[in-house]
Amino acid sequence: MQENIRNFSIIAHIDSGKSTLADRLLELTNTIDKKKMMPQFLDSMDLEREKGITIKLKAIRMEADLDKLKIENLKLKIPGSKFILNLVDTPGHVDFSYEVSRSLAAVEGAVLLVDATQGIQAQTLANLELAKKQNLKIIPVVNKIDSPIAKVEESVEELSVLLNVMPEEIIKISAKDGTNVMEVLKAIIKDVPPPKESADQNFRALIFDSEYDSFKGVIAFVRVVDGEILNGEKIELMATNTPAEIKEIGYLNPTFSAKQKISAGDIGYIATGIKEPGKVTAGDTIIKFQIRNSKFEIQPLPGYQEPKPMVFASLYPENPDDFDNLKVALSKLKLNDPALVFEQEMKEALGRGFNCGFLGTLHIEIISERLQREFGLDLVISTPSVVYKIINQKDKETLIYSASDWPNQSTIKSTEEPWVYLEVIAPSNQMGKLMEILKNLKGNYIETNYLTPERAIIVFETPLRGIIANLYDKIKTASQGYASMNYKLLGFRPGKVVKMEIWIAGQKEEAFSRIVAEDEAYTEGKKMVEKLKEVLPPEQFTVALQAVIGGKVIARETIKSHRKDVTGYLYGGDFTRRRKLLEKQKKGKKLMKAKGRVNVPTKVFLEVFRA
Ligand SMILES: Nc1nc2c(ncn2[C@@H]2O[C@H](COP(=O)(O)OP(=O)(O)OP(=O)(O)O)[C@@H](O)[C@H]2O)c(=O)[nH]1
Ligand SMILES: [Mg+2]
Repeated sequence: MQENIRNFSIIAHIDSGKSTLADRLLELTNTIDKKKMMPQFLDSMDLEREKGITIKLKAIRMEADLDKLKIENLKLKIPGSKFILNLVDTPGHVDFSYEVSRSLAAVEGAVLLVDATQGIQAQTLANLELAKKQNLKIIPVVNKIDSPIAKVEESVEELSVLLNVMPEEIIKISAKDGTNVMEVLKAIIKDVPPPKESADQNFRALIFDSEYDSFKGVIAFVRVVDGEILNGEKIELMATNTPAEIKEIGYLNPTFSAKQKISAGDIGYIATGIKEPGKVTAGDTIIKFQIRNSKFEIQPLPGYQEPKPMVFASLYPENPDDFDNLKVALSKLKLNDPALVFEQEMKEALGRGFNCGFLGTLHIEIISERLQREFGLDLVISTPSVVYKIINQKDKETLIYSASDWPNQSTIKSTEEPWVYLEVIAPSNQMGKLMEILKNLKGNYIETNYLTPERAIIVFETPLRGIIANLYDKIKTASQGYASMNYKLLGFRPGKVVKMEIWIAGQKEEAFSRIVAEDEAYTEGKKMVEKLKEVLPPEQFTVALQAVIGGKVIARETIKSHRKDVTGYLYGGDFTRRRKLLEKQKKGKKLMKAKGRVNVPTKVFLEVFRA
């Protein structure tokens, strides 16, 4: 019965307690064995648990029996007391907002959490906007009321102004100790509309996520929109025209629980048996296998707007033999993280690798860590950069995704870079400090809006470049954690940028090349060589570190050699032997120099990249 299904997401700014609220709902509905329960249960990836953040959306099916829960007087017109609640937990960090938008396309309602120790934050607004676009029913909740530093009434006030509702409509909870969580459960059942009945009985399901399983092939997580499908039936993926035979269908609660059938309104999974990850894409529609030219014309469901990665970095396997493994790993990861894009590239010193597009710097960190943990790949990662646009002398425009694609400076007429619309939200009394930081971005101040007299939103238009250079950390530090930010792409605008190369021991280290603003080139170059001097282990010869623009050295540092005494074990005066050995050492050094490369460990790449 579709009328007894409630599909909802929990959305909020990072760390507001979404996964903790999910824990309490899982407990109330007895979905998880008490012995298996642990905090933030749905953060099942090791990386999520270590970092204490949700990275992936996670769908889980719960069953709630109003009689057993002793919930009365909901004044529902529906027969029976049993409800299916499909919860989708979402991440809160700005880099993972594509996970949020995909989750929201699968549900009818959203629990919007505000952390009472923080008040409204940037992703509260951004995610609310996404939910409104989907016409979702919003259930407003203020969390962490147990905390001694909670400002409950202020948060309720802010949220009621934002949503234009009465303060009484906002549920005040502690997800940690469970206070009032039952009220949230009631509101979900009472206020979130059931999935719409559709007149169309042809099976259609929206893929909102997927993962790879070596036995069952690609497992697609779906929201069934129309009709029903049985285990073993033949299906087709519309976008890629891929036929498949279902290996298994069912629900997640919390492990794969196989069923004979899934139908309209359900959130579940379909194991497709498909072994090529590229054939299954988020946003695609699964239908029953069609005989070509059949008279039933089935329309695909509206998919997702593809995210536009604007931050790029090159990934190379430390061991060149791992190239094919890296290729397979990236396509499997993409199933699970559709925001990732990648294209093969080749760099002389590094061999074959991939130029990859990301949604931000945390996204890069997470992807590289997942490649390491889940696929055992050690990687070299270049400094991330934004996408630049070059207009050449013949007025031809080219997008540049990697510093190594930068053309000869003399062919360039002008350059452009991506700009963003940046919103920083903070308590009003911190505006001054934040303004100082934001001014350094060399963007344009637009306006300051007040949510309430105590909380303001500063708006800037600014180059994206400044944002990926740790702006998040800077504003967090300046505001003792109280400021938060969100940004949206505006497009390309003129900006003078040049390519800066790093030469190590007379060799260009292409992976360190980066595009920099002309007026920051000197400082950037100096910073790079100083940092390299700090982190590169000394060699047996003196190593020159140079930052070079258009053939001109703009900054320089030297790492002194640490001479290993190869003659140490020779005592006394065997002068010829001693000299011979030293000669040999010299030759060796020359050879190393001639062969060129100072071995730059991955750690160094990462270190410099974080600089
Ligand atoms: N005092 C207090 N702390 C809470 C409460 N709810 C969550 N927390 C804490 O807040 C932190 C973040 O909780 P999570 O549930 O991981 O938050 P989240 O919104 O899922 O975070 P992301 O998924 O990374 O965006 C954890 O340390 C929780 O223990 C609450 O009601 N009271
Ligand atoms: Mg979470």
